[in-house]
Amino acid sequence: MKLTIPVLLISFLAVGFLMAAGCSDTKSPVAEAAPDYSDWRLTLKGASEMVFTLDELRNLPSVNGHGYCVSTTGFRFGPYRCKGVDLRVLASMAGGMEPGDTIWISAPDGYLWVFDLDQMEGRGFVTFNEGLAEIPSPPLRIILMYEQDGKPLSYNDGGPARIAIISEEPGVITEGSAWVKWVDRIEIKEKTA
Ligand SMILES: Nc1nc2c(c(=O)[nH]1)N[C@H]1C(S)=C(S)[C@@H](COP(=O)(O)O)O[C@H]1N2
Ligand SMILES: [Mo]
Repeated sequence: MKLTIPVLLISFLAVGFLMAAGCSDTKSPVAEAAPDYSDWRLTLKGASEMVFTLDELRNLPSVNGHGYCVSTTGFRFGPYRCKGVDLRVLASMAGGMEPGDTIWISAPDGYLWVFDLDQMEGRGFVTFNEGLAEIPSPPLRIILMYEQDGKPLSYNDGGPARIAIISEEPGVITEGSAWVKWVDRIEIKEKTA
């Protein structure tokens, strides 16, 4: 009898814990709601500086493509259908880029990635097939993605806006390090002499 009560108590607690853990997986209406990105702002700086809300970004001309990336540890993200604004459109709104200029993409966590003009034209990226063997690069495009598989980008996936490198054809994998999450600043830096 002495043992029965603790054993019952422990089993009861364990069952309760499992049920609670199970509950957190079921989707509540709150979890289904679109993320609230109303406070997010994108600063775009070149010859001129401008600030965008997510709605303003969504109202710019958009492009679609296939995006798929791999982390340094070999973990694959995707394949996704990606929608966003071509980075060249944003660069030209900020006054454009001259030969030798670079474009710096940064996020509030301090992450920074830099693209050169060749990459802005979709060249010079290392690409892989699904087996992670290097393949010749098809034409690519850098976009500021705000929609993934037809849905607003979740915060965990880098929302409201993340860099994606897209192709016309599916199955082209690019390096994840360029896929800057939570982008809030894009700045054109002039060539240093
Ligand atoms: N803002 C931000 N974006 C980022 C990173 C980061 O640390 N901060 N990591 C990059 C790297 S190195 C990879 S491989 C991909 C996927 O990273 P994850 O595994 O952290 O999701 O996101 C990229 N984008
Ligand atoms: Mo990475």
